[in-house]
Amino acid sequence: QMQGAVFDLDGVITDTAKYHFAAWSKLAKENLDIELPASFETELKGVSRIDSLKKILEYGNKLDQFSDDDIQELAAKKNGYYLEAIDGLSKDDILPGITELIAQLKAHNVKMSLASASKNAPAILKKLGLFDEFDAIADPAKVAHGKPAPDIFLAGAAAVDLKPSECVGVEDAVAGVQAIKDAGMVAVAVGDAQELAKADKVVPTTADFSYDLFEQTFEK
Ligand code: B16
Ligand code: MG
Repeated sequence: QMQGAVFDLDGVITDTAKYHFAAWSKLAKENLDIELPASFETELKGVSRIDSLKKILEYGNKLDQFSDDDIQELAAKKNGYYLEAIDGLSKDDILPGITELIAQLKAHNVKMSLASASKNAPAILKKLGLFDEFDAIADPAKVAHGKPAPDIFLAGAAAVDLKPSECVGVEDAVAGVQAIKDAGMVAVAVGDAQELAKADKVVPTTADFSYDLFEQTFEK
C-alpha cells in the first residue's frame, strides 16, 4: 500500500508558473534587454532560480557578460518581482481537486511532503492555507542537484521517514517526472500524456486526482 505522497508545488497544487514567467519577463526586458518568447513559461518549469536565469542569459547570448555576483543580484531582483506578483495568493488559487485529494490522503493516513524547487514554497503554502496539511517540506537549498536529478524527491520521502518505493510522486513537468522515476517512486503526472509518457499515470487535470487513482497506480 502507498504510504506517502510527495508533491511538486507549481503546476500541481497551485499555478505559479504564470507569475514566475511574468517576473522573469520583466527582469529580462527591464534589466537585460531580452524579450522572452512565451515558450519560456514551460521551459522554466521546475528549473531552479539561478538555472532559470542562466537559461535566459544564454538565450540572449549574454551569459558571459555577467559575474556570479551579478547573477545573484539579478536573481534576487526577479524574486522581488515574483513576491510582489504572488502577494494576493489565497486558497482560491488552489488547483481543482487538490483540497479533496488532501482530505482523502489524510483519511487513509498517507503522509504528505513537498518536493518543490521553490525556495518560496513554505510562504506559498501558508498563503494557500495548506502549510499545516503537509507533514514535511524538503528544502531545495539543501539538495545538491535540481530536477531532473532525483535529489529533492528523495529528500521529500526521507523527510517523512519513508522509502521512495513506499511513495507516489506527483508532477506536472517532464524534468519532475524524470526526477520521480530516478528516485525509484511511482509517478502520477498532470498534463499532456505524450509529453509526460515516462510517468506511470497521466491525467489531464488536477481534478482527476484522487486517493483511488494514486493507490491503483501504486499497486500496478
Ligand atoms: P523560486 P516547482 C519551481 O517550482 C518553478 O516551477 C520554477 O519555475 C522556479 O524557478 C523554481 O520553482 C524555483 O522557484 O525562485 O521560488 O525558488 O514546480 O518545483 O514547485
Ligand atoms: Mg511543477
